[in-house]
Amino acid sequence: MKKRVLSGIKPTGNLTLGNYLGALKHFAKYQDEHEVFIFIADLHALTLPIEPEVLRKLTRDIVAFYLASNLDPSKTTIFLQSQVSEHSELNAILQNYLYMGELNRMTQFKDLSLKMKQSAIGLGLFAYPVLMASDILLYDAQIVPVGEDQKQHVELTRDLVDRFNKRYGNILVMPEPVISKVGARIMSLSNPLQKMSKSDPKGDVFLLDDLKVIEKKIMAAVTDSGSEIKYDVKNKPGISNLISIYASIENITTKDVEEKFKNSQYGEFKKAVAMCVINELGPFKKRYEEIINSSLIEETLAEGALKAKKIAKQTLSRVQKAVGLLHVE
Ligand code: AQP
Repeated sequence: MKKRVLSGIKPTGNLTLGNYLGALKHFAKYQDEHEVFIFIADLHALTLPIEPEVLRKLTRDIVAFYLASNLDPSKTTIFLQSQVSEHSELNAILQNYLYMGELNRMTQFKDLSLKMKQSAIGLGLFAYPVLMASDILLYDAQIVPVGEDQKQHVELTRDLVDRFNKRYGNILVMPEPVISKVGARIMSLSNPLQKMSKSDPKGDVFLLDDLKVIEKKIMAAVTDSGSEIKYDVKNKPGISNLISIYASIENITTKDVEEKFKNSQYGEFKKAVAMCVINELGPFKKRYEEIINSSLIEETLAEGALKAKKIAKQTLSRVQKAVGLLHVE
């Protein structure tokens, strides 16, 4: 049965191999069977300080990466969050159905706020999961493909749906986070205990890196003591991370990777990982280069905003009526 699928990426930094393997790579596979909405979470990007020209550049980059990853605008609705004002309008309603205690418990907020001065933490960063819930619920999305780090936010959206529907009837559609078996949490190459993250670029492989630089970074990845190619996140986080990268790109299991490299040394394995990343990203980057300076980006966004708005309007109106806002057509 045809389902609604929604996901997005926020333009907070150059996209990483983690963003690619945990999210981007999976989006296009839904578009032949389902109704897919993929957006650029530009309002979310404002939750941390960012220069206007940087935000504009990163936003166009993400659209180009979406198109380079074979998302077809005639099948998938690709749009900017800020161009569909219903996101902010639904956010204004839904913020009353999530509680401060719940938002305080979000791991991503806790991690980020630990690194910041208390007085510099904006309300938007704290309330981020409400806007994310609005993004998802506005499109009645049933499937939300994300990396592991976003699972908690989708779970919170599910709690909100439960709470809201108990009070007002069956108004909001329950979403399901879909997390790939491998590649859902790619770690930093310089510190495999820390997630590879675009806003904290230590040990990142960037999709815009030169292929030679990518090779160098992977060859220099921190590994563990011993010499066995074994998937053991606790005792061998460095090698396990490289196994995840290889398995995710080749669409095989971590066990398959162990078997394939059971007689290899670390150096040989790293070389194989570097080559498979390059073979995957080489053609992808080429497509990005062809798109980034074309008007296809603006055309895609204009068309996407119209399509997204049509659906968003209907859901917002349903919610407004349900909570008792007087509706004058
Ligand atoms: N290291 C990762 N491994 C696998 N998946 C990842 N994702 C992010 N990092 C990894 C997934 O990429 C999508 C983009 O999410 P986002 O832009 O909303 O931001 P995020 O989850 O907070 O990702 P970043 O790169 O860590 O961004 P910053 O540094 O800005 O917070 C999501 O599906 C995410 O799970």
